[in-house]
Amino acid sequence: MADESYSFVVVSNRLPVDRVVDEAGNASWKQSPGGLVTALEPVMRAADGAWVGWAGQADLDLEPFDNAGIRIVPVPLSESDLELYYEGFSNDTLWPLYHDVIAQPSYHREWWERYVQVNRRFAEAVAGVSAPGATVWVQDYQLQLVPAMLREARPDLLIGFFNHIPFPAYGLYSQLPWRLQIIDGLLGADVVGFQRVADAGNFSRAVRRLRGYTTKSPVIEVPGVDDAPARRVIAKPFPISIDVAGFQELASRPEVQERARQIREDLGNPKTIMLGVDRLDYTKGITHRLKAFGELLADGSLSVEDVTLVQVATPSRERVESYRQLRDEIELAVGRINGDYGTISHQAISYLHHGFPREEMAALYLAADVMLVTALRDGMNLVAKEYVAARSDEDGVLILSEFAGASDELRAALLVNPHDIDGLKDTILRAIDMPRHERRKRMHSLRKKVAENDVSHWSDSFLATLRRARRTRAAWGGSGLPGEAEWTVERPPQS
Ligand code: GDG
Repeated sequence: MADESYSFVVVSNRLPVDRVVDEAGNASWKQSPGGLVTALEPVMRAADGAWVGWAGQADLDLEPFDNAGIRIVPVPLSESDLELYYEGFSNDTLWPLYHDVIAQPSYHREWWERYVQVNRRFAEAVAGVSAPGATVWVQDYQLQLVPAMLREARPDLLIGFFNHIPFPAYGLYSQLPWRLQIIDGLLGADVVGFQRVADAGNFSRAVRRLRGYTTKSPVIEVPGVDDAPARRVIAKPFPISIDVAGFQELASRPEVQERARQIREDLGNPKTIMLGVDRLDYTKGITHRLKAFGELLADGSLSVEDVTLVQVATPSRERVESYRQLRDEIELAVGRINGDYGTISHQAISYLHHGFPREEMAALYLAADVMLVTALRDGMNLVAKEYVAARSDEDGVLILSEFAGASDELRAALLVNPHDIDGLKDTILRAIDMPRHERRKRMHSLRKKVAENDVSHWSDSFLATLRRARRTRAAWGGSGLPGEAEWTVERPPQS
């Protein structure tokens, strides 16, 4: 591995490729669809890039390889790494804590120790493939220690970190027994990016409270220790988005539009189709949505002849106990509502516990008159943005939780507090009855907002901030930078 080096390195827990094995047992790789890859592909190509991460299967030790023009550098994880570092510390400690303790976080020293070990393994893999002065972009909460580990091993690197999930208020964050180590880990980066202004504020506050460093938004001054010079860290929001043009193109395909018509027909041509699309996760507020819908059917405000709710609940983290319990809870509620209010010809809820191809997702967005995003806490929520991007007919109503990051931008949605079941019920009725001119006006304004900030804009502005940090660091006379690895990216013209 040591003989390869790259001037732009992205590192995330999961690589953007899936291993597929055909009937004859031959394995190949397929790029997993997702905004992040789409956004970073041009940067990767222009800057001689590599992506470091786990390939998705336990105990698979693979050599680096090329896939669709991207150098892939796998980091192996064992079954026990997955149990302790991934399902344990990442998904049962950090995930609930960072989502405002909607579920109780578990604190286990063994999980933490493995989190440190695995973060070190990722940091070593990155250090091993990074050219002198390279730019490294670390993604998400599973790898919060990587920035400081990398800085120690390779002070020449320019390091960015982006947190895809919220960063909690200090009152909650301070529960974490390893709160200092995580803060120090993140402060190893030159730029720490968050989804919302509030997340960046929470982080800076935690730094002030725990370390006493001076912060003047967006700058955090980190004093030098031993021989290391003082540094400036930028902590600010970069709201993530989707590949808007790609999604629009998908939704404009005649076969996708035909499929949307088919879906409506298959559901018995209800007046209103409501849709929820979520990973099956307690942060997404699926049970709150079901409660509101069930009560509207119970009190006769809605009837199954007129309204159908389609709920896609993509399987997620099924080995974590709280997720298994949630699945049971949701399926019990769906079964009750369908049993109580369904008729032979009309089901109240069409519940789908599996993933779908992107084309089917786009058809569902087109078929949905009302889109329900009722997250109790969500970093951003890309589903809300995808729904808007798909609706070039300027129709459809988005109901959006004020606790999803997307609500900072998508102010023209019907904003709700999902904990307020009566408020949610009123909003659903308002959405169903909304006149066409208001639907158009709101959707027009939402579409303008989503078009202004697509995922390329997100990655461009993050990387531009990183480049500025490099120049500031040089001006400060910080850790002698080679400078020659400063790169620019020419983006192909967008149609
Ligand atoms: C985290 C943060 C933040 C879902 N089911 C299927 C499917 N999906 C796609 C959606 C969307 C994506 O998965 C889900 O993104 P979200 O943003 O809604 O939520 P998380 O997975 O929790 O993502 C979140 C995000 O990171 C990015 O920073 O916005 O707040 O929690 O794109 O369309 N796609 C397909 N089939 C499915 O069944 N093809």
